[in-house]
This record gives sequence, structure tokens and C-alpha cells, in this order.
Amino acid sequence: MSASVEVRVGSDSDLPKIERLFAVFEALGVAFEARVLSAHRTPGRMAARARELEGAGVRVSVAAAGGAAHLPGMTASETLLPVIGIPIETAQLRGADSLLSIVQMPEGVPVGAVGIGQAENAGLLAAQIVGQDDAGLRAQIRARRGLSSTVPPSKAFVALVGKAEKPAREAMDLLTELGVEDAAIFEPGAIAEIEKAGARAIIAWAEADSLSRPAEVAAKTDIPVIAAPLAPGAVPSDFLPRMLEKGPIASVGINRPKNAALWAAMIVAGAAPSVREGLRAHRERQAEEVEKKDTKLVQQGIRAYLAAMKK
Ligand code: RP5
Repeated sequence: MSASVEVRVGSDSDLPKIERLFAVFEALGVAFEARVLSAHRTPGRMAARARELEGAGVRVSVAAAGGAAHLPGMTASETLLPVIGIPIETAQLRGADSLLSIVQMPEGVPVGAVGIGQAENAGLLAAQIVGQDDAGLRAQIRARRGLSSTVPPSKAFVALVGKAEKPAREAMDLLTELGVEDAAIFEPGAIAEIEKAGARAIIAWAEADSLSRPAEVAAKTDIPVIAAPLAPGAVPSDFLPRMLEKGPIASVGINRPKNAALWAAMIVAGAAPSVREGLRAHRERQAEEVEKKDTKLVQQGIRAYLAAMKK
């Protein structure tokens, strides 16, 4: 059986720390492959395998790393599959370093980060993504999580949960651009409606006064939930850890609604090749834009470039 999930760690010292992830896959019969691929020590090998994943039939990559935890992000920059990052707990900074290195990705290249050390939640979330196209697996997950035994439909549909006008518009516009035909906004309590509508991914906004919302939504469904944290200014250091306390949820960076949309689209793309093409085109455009800026900087020199920026 070919692997549906790839698990990659930055060091084999991470393996015992994510043992519960493997236990989840073994219990649910999810086929996985495990690799030691370091973003820093073996960058070429790491990137090469990431580029092969889609073609190998893998649906999701789970990348665990600690400290300057660049493995999930670098993996995400080499594939259009959804990447779940597990921040490994570190002795000195208790994994805050790992979490922030993983979650705060630039616009255009999302990683979905689980809480620090939350291997079991990462496993469940990965299984839920795979389960979108495997009713038997989905039924097992729902039973394990104490959800109703009726397996809802799964369509190329994204549900957005909560009130967040501007970010929701940005996310919806991008989903449309990527070729996700259906997306709609729901109240946080409307899980039955979201399941009935056949959502394949849920984006749940979380603000300072609603940090537990994504986890509350996730507690009631096996549809993969992406937490999209929003904040008008600086946040306390426990903002993301508090939001990620419970799961299974994965978070994109703060104020990154487009990354939430991209990550949701990556899940939808599992059953919609046109969305995969939309993601590919988006990624290529993004690279071209940055390359153009670099060419201009080299041609003009730093002073002229900065002067043009200030205009
Ligand atoms: C990271 O550095 C790994 O993901 C690991 O968590 C950490 C320490 O690695 P080792 O020094 O134990 O190999 O790249």
C-alpha cells in the first residue's frame, strides 16, 4: 500500500517525541512513510523528496522539528500538499522557538502548525485529511473521536466560521481565484449545516476574545479545521499556545487569511485537479514577482531601489 502520509523529522532525536503520531496511524490503518530529512543538514535531499511527494500519491506531509524549526516551512515551499508542522518542545525555550519558526510563514506559503509537542493531534488531523476520500477511514476516525456515525459528504467546499469581514473577503477571493467554486460563511455553532453542506475544510477565525473557537469547532467534527488567528497589534506570548491547547486543529500565522485559504485549497485539491493547477499558477506567479524585484535591485543598486520604494 503506498503511503498517504509522509512524516519527516529534522533529526532522529525527534522520533520518540512524536511516537503518538505513529500510534494514531497504526490504530487507524493509515499508510505512512517516515523519513529523517533536515532542512539545514540535508537541504538538497529534503527538498528533492518534498518535490516527489505529490507524484508518489502522498496526500499530506507532517513535519516535526525543534528550535530553528525550518523543516515544515521549507517542505511547504517545495510542495503543494498541505504540510502539518509539529513544534518539538525544547529545553531552553519550551518549544516557543519551534512553534514560532513553524507557524509564522510568509504570505503565499502556509504551514498548519499544531500545538507544541501535539503529535497525536497532528496524526488525527492528517488522518482526517486523508479520510476526506476514504469513507471507511472517516467512519473510524468519527468513532474514535466520539462523533455521530453518519459520515457526511465531502465536496470541493470550504466553510468559513465566525465574523471577520475583511479577512473573510480576502480568503474567499483567493479561494475563487484558485478555482474553489464553493465557499460560505457559517456561525460557529452551525456544525450540522457545515457537515451537511459537505465542507472539505473549515477555516475558523480566532481573536483574543475567541481563541478557543477553532478547537471548539474541531471538537464537533472530523472535517479538518484550520485556525486563522487575527490580532490588531502585538499579542501576548501565550496567544498562539492558548489557541492551540486543544485540537485537532492546525494554525496558520497571525493575520494570514490568505494562507488559511491556501491551506484549505490544498486540502480541496486532493480531489480537484483544477484547484491543484490554481495553486501551482499562484505559486509560480508569486515566485516571478519576487524574481522581478531581485532583478530590479541588482540592476538599479540599493540606493535607487530604496528611493523608488519611498516614492
Ligand atoms: C532540529 O534540531 C531537529 O528537528 C531537532 O528537534 C533539533 C535537535 O536535533 P539533534 O541535535 O538532536 O540532531 O533540527
